[in-house]
Amino acid sequence: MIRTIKALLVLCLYLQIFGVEYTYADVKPGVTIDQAWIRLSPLKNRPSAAYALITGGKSDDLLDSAASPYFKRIEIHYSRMTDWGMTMEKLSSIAIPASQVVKLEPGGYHLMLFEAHDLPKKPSKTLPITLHFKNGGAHVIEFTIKPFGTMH
Ligand SMILES: [Cu+2]
Repeated sequence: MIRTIKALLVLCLYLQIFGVEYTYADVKPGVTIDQAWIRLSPLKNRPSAAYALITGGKSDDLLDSAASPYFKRIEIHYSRMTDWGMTMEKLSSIAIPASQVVKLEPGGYHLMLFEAHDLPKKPSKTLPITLHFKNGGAHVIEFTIKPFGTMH
């Protein structure tokens, strides 16, 4: 995918140099979100985490907040390994550069979901989370629920 985009950018540059009108054929105007999933905590007082692949659109954007009817609060976090172990820091936003894939995944960027409430009694396969992008607006995404031990 990234190789394809690089190839397209090179092609685009080439076409611009030679004055040919070119549009980004497979780059969507706004962000796109794929492979969205939640690692749902089995314990009510422990937060859950949510992950996804976010692909930038034609221009740079920022993921600046998230919300869900099933969680009281959602924070944007970044996990990293330090000399004294794994730490998480709270971020105000995540940069989503144009045409680039940003991975929210265990051990890196993630959404931290606090104070779950009114979770569907029957196991429901997905839960909605609304992702707010600075330029791209709000996207309601159904996140697939996976067991707590899942790493990807
Ligand atoms: Cu976290």
